[in-house]
Amino acid sequence: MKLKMAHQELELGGKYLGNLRDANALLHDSSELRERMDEDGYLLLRGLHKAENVTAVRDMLLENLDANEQIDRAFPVEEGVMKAGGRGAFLGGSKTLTRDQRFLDLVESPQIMDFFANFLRSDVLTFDYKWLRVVAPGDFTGAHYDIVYMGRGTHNLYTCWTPITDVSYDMGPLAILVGSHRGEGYERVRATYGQMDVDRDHVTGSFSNDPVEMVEKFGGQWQTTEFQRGDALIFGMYTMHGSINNTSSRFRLSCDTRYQRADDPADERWIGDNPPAHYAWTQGETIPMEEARKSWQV
Ligand SMILES: O=C(O)CCC(=O)C(=O)O
Repeated sequence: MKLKMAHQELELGGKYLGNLRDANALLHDSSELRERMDEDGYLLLRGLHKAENVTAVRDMLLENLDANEQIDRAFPVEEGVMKAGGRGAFLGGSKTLTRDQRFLDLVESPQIMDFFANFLRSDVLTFDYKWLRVVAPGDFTGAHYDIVYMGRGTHNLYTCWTPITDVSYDMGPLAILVGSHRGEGYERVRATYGQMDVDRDHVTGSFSNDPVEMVEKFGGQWQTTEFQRGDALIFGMYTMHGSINNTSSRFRLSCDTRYQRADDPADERWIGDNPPAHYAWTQGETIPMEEARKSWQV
């Protein structure tokens, strides 16, 4: 099976694209989970969230999209088929949606907070700002490290990517570039791009839209999977990731939220009742990533 990633088609099971492995068998032992994170740069945990919490958020979002005339009513609303002329949306920080109790019950649940408390051996906090995405047919996310967006506090910070609908291959699941968090080929990428801060440096954020070039030049393999409601994909700040293209007719709904030890410094852009968020990124003159990469020689 071929999956589209940015502007390329990759054979699933070939050199460039494989399948993520789940870490559920390690859930009883946090040191094994930490070792796996060190080794793979991610943890795929099937059924970490309660499915009913995910369903409640899915229904809330679909109702919202339907009220905004984004849903094709020729199909059941639950299928989330985009209406002709509809479009995706980045709803990160939305006060109505990401502060809704149903959303918080999913991303601040005892299941996820206890998981991180155990994994980090500490009390934990989650950023008040939450990233929520409605990814439309045709859309994808380019390859990036999260550190360039949220690196002002501890780097012992983790993203939890949560699919809110089931996400089949054609709906554009997240993909991890396995090997990118510690592979030798990435040393220079970590030392240059990985030191960047989008609000300070005024550079576009995605490192590449060429998944094949990345594997050829720096090593590793892209890996993805199909997701069911309840699954969670957790990864660190230096794990390169992006998404498969959404080639279906349906919206792919997902959120990504951040967790760290409570006694570590937190990036102030994402904390508080009114987090400042990105205050300078893409405002005014912005250096294209291709130009920045030339100057870093990567
Ligand atoms: O959902 C996506 O397409 C992007 C998510 C992402 O970049 C992240 O979780 O850090």
